[in-house]
Amino acid sequence: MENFLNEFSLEGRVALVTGAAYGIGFAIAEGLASAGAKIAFNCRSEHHLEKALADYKEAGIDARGYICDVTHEDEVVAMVKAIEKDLGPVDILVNNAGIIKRIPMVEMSVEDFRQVVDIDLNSAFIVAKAVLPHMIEQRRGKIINICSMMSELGRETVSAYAAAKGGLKMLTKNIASEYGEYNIQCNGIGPGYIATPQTEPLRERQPDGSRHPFDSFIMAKTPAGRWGTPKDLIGPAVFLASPASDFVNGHILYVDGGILAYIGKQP
Ligand code: NAP
Ligand code: GCO
Repeated sequence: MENFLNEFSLEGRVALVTGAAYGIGFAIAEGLASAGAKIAFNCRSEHHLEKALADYKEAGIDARGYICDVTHEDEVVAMVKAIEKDLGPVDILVNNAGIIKRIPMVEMSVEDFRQVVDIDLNSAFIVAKAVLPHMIEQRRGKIINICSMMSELGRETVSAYAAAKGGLKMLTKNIASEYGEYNIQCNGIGPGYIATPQTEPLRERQPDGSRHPFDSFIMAKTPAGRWGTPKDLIGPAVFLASPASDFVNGHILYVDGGILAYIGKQP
């Protein structure tokens, strides 16, 4: 049997990672590049784009960056066309772009709720719809949706986010169901609590230097006893983007240090 590790190679593949200017998306893009993929990424901010291009270059990655708001279908279609011209058709899509608003539901405006669902759920439909035709034509494709603990669990103040991430789990399963016959695999990655700008407010030291209460809470809920880092997601992403996972479809791979398995440390 030839070296099975070749099954994890992404040589010759084009990967689009949305919202990959920093955070989880940047780490996943770095990992896919290290496995051989050509990288395209997007974000909304010119400033973020310029900084990210410099960061990718420093990491030795010739990434192509695009300004594109993933909630705007016209911008997404134009971006996918530009990627096809610059790098080739998209073989691997990672729907990573996302936001969170932590507001008690009864205080949350409909506009805020709609914005979170638009970015965290509707955009995954929009971008997947833009890349699926080529994947169908070539009878091969990988779509990875970045879900969450909130695809399975609720908590105070994150009603919109949980609704969106729960919907993203089922969109993942539906794309897998509808397009599996074309050798397209659609899976999710469900990160636990990861140290990125998105969770900074939950980790800030208190004025007296003590841990943020939520930080202590997560320590007690995570068997690994630590916050995840974006690099913890690289292996799962390369696996789900590679031929090694060609018979894995509609699965949400939770990368959470054991949170979903654990009742929590006794106080
Ligand atoms: P982050 O640090 O806040 O980064 C979010 C990225 O998405 C940024 O690059 C942002 O760039 C981009 N973005 C936001 N809205 C966009 C839009 N409408 N169009 C295009 N790009 C957009 O977040 P993160 O912690 O890396 O999280 C990345 C993904 O993982 C999200 O889907 C998040 O829900 C999920 N997740 C995070 C955690 C965690 O603990 N951190 C755990 C589970 C799941 P611009 O602002 O420049 O557009
Ligand atoms: C929160 C956090 C979480 C994480 C992640 C957990 O406020 O609870 O932001 O939602 O971002 O989604 O998987």
